[in-house]
Amino acid sequence: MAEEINFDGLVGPTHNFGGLSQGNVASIASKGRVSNPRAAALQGLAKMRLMMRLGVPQGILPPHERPHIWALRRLGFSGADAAIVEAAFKADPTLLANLSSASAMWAANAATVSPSADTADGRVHITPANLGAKLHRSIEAGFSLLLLRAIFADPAHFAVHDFLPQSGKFGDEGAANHMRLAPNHGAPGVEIFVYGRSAFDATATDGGFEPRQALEASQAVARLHGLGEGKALFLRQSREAVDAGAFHNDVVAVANGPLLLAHERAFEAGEAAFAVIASACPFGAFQIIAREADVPLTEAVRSYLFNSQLVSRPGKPGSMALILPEDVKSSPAALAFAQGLVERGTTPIDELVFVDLRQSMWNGGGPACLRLRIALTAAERAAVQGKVLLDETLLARLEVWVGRHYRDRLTCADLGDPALLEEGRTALDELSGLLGLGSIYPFQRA
Ligand code: SUG
Repeated sequence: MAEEINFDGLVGPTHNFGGLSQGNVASIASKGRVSNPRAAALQGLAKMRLMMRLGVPQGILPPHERPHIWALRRLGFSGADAAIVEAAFKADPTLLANLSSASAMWAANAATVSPSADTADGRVHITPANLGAKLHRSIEAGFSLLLLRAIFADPAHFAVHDFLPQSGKFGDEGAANHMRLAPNHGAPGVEIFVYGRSAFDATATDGGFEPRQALEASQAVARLHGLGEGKALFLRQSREAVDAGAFHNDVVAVANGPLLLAHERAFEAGEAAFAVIASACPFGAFQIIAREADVPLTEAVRSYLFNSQLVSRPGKPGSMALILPEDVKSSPAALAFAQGLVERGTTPIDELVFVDLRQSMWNGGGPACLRLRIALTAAERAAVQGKVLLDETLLARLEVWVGRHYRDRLTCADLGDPALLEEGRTALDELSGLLGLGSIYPFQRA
């Protein structure tokens, strides 16, 4: 028996619209918009409350410290921390924006997780993503490793591997390019690794977007996790999906238990990919494929229909809820498809729940991006360190904490304000106490 816990990334105080992610249509379109970090964090917490009220266990991962002072020092800025921020802003605002992004909120990119039912040694295996494809994301890997090792510290239950090398095209984007099909969370399943390119393929992208995930990185994670014969499947994202803005596979597909929900153009092999999935799952996978005629790929990407959380409903075996971004409502085709899932009564999905994640969505982060799924047995759950499993009391405390520390307006020019660094540190210092994580941040150890 195992239960899946969604660990959501809490939005950090520097949430802004830097337009840093080429290939992510929303991020580029939002460049220069004034952000509201307070609203962003509260929207994330509201989603967590909603999940808890559905009876789904909820965990939380704290923000990383930003701007990343250690990285700025490594890049040649020196002196007091406040002076470093000012000098970096003066020298290169774009560089500072990269080192100030609150992108760790998208916890689906924090790591790839294989539950103990799948692994050779019967432990939960976790590999933090190297996020090597984008500078602002690559600087997440170090703190993600430290954090995951602190929370999943018990070696009897957990193996947290080092992240993969970050150089070249060896990109690993974590769970955003990973799905799992299984009869249920506690049973052995098949893990699907979705990659966009080979790390060693020199072919130019002909003006299209550069895929982020390398096949060889996916293969390395599967090896590290001890996924034996028949337990790992490698599928290539379609060129068309990447170019339409599906920078991660979780923009065009989502899986839960034995159910896969995907766009027909998600994979390069097209229809054949779905046949491969079917034959890889001896327990019988249930595949619902959205046809281009019903939901055009561009609509799927624009509405983030597939970036929904598909979750099993505790206490209701076989039944699932789909948590979708509000944006789906503005796409008649996506909405009709979603409603059809429930109305037909022929799928395990019996409820659609819409969430407002406007602030995160403007940066291309929907419900599924904000969470890292970790299936745990009762013994594994008992071994989790810190107060990172939410209850209503902690959630209410976090809302008060956000209200006290977060700004409601931030522009890219504000990133050069050294007061922002101090405000963030005061907030994170208090947060590490609330979450029982001790002095986890580098500034607390200095
Ligand atoms: O990596 N956006 C993130 C969004 C990640 C979504 N995650 C999943 N699909 N699982 C990205 O592109 C935007 C930051 C900016 O532009 O300032 C950003 O990094």
